[in-house]
Amino acid sequence: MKIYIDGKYYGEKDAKISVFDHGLLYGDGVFEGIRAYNGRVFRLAEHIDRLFYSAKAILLDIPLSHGDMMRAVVDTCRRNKLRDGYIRLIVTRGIGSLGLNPYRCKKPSVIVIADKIQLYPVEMYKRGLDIITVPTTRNLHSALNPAIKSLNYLNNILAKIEAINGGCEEAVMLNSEGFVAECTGDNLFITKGGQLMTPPLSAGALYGITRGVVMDLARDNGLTVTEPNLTRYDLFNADECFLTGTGAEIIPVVKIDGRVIGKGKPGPNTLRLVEQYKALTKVSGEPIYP
Ligand code: PXG
Repeated sequence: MKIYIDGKYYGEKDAKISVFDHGLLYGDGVFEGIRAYNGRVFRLAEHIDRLFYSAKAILLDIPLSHGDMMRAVVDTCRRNKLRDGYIRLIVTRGIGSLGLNPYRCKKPSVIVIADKIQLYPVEMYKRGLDIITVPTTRNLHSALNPAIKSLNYLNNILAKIEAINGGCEEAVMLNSEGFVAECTGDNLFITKGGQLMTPPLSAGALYGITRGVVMDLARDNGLTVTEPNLTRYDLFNADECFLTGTGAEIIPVVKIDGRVIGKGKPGPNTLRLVEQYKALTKVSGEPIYP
């Protein structure tokens, strides 16, 4: 595997960053998780935009343009002969001194890793997930805005640990007011009647790229798409529930905190969206091999 670091390619063993990089010392940096399907990078421009928004929010000047960043991703895929896989894009604050001051870091580092993807087992998609609400709440906007996809993922990691210790793969995270925010690495959706609902960004949801694609598909299917504040009560009494993310795509949820959702199996709206999403990934995206 060849890994891109600051314009050069390194083998796996030689792809290293300094122990003085503030990305490591303080989680000071931003990242993206992107998928390649069938020789194309899915929704690349949207991911690059979100990376730049995250960087702007933490006063991190990415040393490449949007176009150069897109080219770095596509080139890394090509060098690795990747047709289907997962791309991790990272921008760290760079090498500095021991001490928080980010202005001591001279140049941010850009890293691109293009690898095979570890998929959830097929059974989980067929049966649907059983998830729980965990005690760790989503970060406050006023502390660390959940819209920033920063290298500091401890908030989500703590929730993930609580999920796994509770025997589940994913967790519902509430915000400090008790409204549903999202899951540890996925956005959450419910349907009720002809409506598709997902928490607003103001509730602590990430501006998920898959979330946006699914909302567009649902509108095309004639569903009314809204972003209201949701409580656990709303989840328990939904017709259908599913999660979305670049890695997971669309995964049905059939139980939350011991309550069976709808009929206890993946519902018709969810199954339709799963098929439509799959079809879209096969035909759209930035070509790796023009
Ligand atoms: N919420 C959070 C907190 C995320 O990190 C999503 C939602 C889904 O967004 P996209 O744009 O992918 O539809 C994410 C992104 C993992 C992992 O290993 C998942 C993400 C990021 C990093 C790691 O599960 N998901």
